[in-house]
Amino acid sequence: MKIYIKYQLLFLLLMMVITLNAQYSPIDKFATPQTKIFYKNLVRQTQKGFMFGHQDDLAYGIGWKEVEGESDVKRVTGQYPAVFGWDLGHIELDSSKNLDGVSFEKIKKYIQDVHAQGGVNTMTWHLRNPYNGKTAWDVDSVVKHILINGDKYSLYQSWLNKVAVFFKSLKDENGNPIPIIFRPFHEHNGSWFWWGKNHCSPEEYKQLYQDLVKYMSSQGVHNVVYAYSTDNFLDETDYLERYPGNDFVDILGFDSYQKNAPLSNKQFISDLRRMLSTIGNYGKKYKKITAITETGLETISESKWWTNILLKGINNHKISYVLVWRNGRPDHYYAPYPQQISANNFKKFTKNPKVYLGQKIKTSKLYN
Ligand code: BMA
Repeated sequence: MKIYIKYQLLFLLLMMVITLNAQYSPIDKFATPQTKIFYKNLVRQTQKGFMFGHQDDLAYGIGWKEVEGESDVKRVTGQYPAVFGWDLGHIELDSSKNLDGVSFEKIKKYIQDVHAQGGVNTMTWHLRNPYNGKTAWDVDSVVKHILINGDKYSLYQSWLNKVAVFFKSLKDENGNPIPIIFRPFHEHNGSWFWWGKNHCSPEEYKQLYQDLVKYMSSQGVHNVVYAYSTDNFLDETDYLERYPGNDFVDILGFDSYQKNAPLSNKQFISDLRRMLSTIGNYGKKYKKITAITETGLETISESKWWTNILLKGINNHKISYVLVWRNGRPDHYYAPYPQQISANNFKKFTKNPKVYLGQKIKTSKLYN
């Protein structure tokens, strides 16, 4: 009898593992084996804790640029982040450097290094306005022109092609494609980018996103996990207004920056919690991973921001990662550097058992 129960339990456990694996898989049916493994491991990882990420971490920081092995996060904590963000902006211009001056050759090398260390790479694309060639912040209406059959589609498609070629060039030391997260057309419920809310209809936005996913697949790009990320939002209806659908999205995220600290401290925590609950509930229902795809308090004026604000906002939620934006200038940085007023508190934050940086994520073996 006892043995029977034991077997029954074992069987149940096995079934649970099988169902978990069966339900969570990347939307790309032709995803490479490595990408499928990576995605499932991301799901598993959310049960243990969340990863910490930083935009352009290896490329530059406060007071340095392109110093081999350097990282502001490492300078403060002794280890690299677990997640690294990179931007594709200006790849469409065939420029050798992206819009923030980081060379694409270097980005490729960083992505390979991060992957070899067991970390995660995520990419955004602040692409130019295809209608007039001006920046991503130029809001001349363009989306309807670049949908399939639009008069600017062929130009836009040639841009997409450059991204596809870049993604396909990301190979590890064995020549296998490196899985990455791609988060196109982010913060689209704001109106500061040409793909934003006031510059296209929900249907146009959905089609734009769907066409991109389909195009990548048609070009043989199968090492990408797709993230959808709004800016701050009100509720599920608001979040999903421009959602391209469960067949096009792997990760549900949002970008949320704190402004006006310390006045907004409490509000920011409760907003994070509320938005995490919304995407968490939807994610549970439709088997999607969740993340805070961008956050930060510019120049980190709160010395205990990491444990008293950010961690409090996330604590009760099972998310994949949180990424802070780039350390671009002395008046525009989101991760601490040595002596920065929040540096000690950041160290404390990174020692929290739930928080994963480079050292711990290596042991999670996301690619095996
Ligand atoms: C913004 C700022 C800009 C930068 C852009 C793309 O938030 O950091 O300076 O060019 O992101 O990285």
